[in-house]
Amino acid sequence: MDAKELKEIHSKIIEVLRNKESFLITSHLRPDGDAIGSQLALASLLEEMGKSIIIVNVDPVPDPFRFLPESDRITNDFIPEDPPEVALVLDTSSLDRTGRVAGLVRKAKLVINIDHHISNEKFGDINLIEEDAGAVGEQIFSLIRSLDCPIGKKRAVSLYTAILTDTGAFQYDNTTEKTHRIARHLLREGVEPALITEKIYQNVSFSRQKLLGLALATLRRNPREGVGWIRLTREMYRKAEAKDSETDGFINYVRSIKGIRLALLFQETDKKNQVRVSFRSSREINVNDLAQQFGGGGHPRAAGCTVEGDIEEVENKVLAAARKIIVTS
Ligand SMILES: [Mn+2]
Repeated sequence: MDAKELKEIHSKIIEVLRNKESFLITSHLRPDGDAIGSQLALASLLEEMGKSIIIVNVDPVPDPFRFLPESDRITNDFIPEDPPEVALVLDTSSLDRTGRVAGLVRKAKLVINIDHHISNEKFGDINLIEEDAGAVGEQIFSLIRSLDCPIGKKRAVSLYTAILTDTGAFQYDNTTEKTHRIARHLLREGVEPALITEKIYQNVSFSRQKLLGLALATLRRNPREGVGWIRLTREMYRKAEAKDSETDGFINYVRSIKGIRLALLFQETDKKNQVRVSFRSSREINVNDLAQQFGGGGHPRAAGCTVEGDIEEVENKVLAAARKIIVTS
């Protein structure tokens, strides 16, 4: 998207934010730091503009993000009597990724889709899709700036969290000069990076670490192809007394191994015969393409999909497809 196009879309969104009164803000299943942080920053802005807002996600706010200002305002089952005028869908590549909130989104008069996934289906009436944004948090930051509204410390903390988590603490290749420029601005608004890092990364539950140990014990690789993978079964969750939402970051332990170009995580969902697959890759392998073969998607270096079948079967199928992609890249 060029600067002119971006400006046009910004003005369209700003017009809606100024002129409409009721807003639903939603995001994807199993929300991450970018989803939650972006939602809270946008909600706080709209509230200051005197709008009526509801923030609804299918799944709860993960523990590490509960420290964010007003995170308790995100509900999981709130159904308003009247559908909102405008639905803002953040960080979500396709509408079905909002789970049953999709029904509510469809009832809105206008849908605004703000996202940075390359696989975004542009389901909104207005689509602000910036594939080169490190996080939706960056997009919300720019939007607030174009509105000429102050960022303020509260919103800065939420946006910093969004950007920090989606760039893997400024480590992934979606980290740009702009990312750091925005971070600098947020620090000037009073964000204390060490404090946020501590809340998010040094606050891990015992059960999550137990689960990580069990998952890493399943580590396998194909050294010739540079592929590594781990699995998570329901049995492991039971053993560790861990929750589904506690696996964030597991795949990075595989991705960071010397010689691994493609990392995969296979995890059984709570549905029988269903496996969620996460992908992380190095520069030359496009995992968005790979995930799309199985009905998923995401970013070129980070993507996911959900596949029916038992874990053994799914592993074989997905690893075979991965091998094909590796041979050609
Ligand atoms: Mn994101």
